[in-house]
Amino acid sequence: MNPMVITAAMVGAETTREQTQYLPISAEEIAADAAKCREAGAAMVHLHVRTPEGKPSQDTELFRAAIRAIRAKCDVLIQVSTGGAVGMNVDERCGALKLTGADRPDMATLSTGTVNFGADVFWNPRPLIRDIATRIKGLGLKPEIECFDVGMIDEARALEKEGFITLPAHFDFVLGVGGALSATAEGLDFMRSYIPQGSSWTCAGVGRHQLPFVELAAERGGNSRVGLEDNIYLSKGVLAKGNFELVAEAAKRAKSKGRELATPQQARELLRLT
Ligand code: KMH
Ligand code: ZN
Repeated sequence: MNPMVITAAMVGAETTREQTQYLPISAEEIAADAAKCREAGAAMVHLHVRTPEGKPSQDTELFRAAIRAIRAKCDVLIQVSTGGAVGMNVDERCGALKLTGADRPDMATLSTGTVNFGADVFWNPRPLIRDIATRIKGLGLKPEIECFDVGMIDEARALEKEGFITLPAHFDFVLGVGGALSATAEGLDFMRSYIPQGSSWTCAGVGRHQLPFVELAAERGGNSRVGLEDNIYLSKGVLAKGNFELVAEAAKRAKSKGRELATPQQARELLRLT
């Protein structure tokens, strides 16, 4: 099996400081935690940013500051969010896609369908998906295709036919969002059987499913996403004292299943970023 790419979803748009004091918010806090995540075995971070008050943001300059701070400390790959928070418009969501040159991210997410998101709706109508895909391609990046439900894999095929993305690609199955596909082994097995041949995949189990899904992904040769965006607990009732603790636990579980961990350079090749 290939080495496992562990992605740390550091901040997200939904987790709050009221829920956990360990959520990194400033560029310096994000970079310090990212460097510890890298040491613990992460090859990539999935990045959202916040205003100094902690409000979810997709501001270009906040992304620039976070990316510079991370790269000053370590070589972890940086995947920026184009999902942002529910309710943001497409220009807001694509704030990080204005970063070029040394500040350009390594990868960007592309969600390929509208989905219920707890009590909210994560709104991704088909023209908006194509708009974001065009911007990602324009920056010369590869998307990570974020699938919260099965039909989003079909939409990736449609995007390829229309020339917006290339396949095979890298997919992320986010399982366990309220109102979307739940986190079950059967769901994961269908998703991975259904992606276009030659594609790679990561699985992100939400909430209490996060760490058990690292083991399911490890056994199946896939990759894992962990972090405070999706889950704040290291074990029942015990807060993770930073993303790095979740990465360390994921690394331990992956190794217990016989998986090596990918370096950022290996991840570049495995996710076809080169
Ligand atoms: N915050 C969610 C509504 C992404 O990063 O691309 C969407 C999200 C997906 O987090
Ligand atoms: Zn995200």
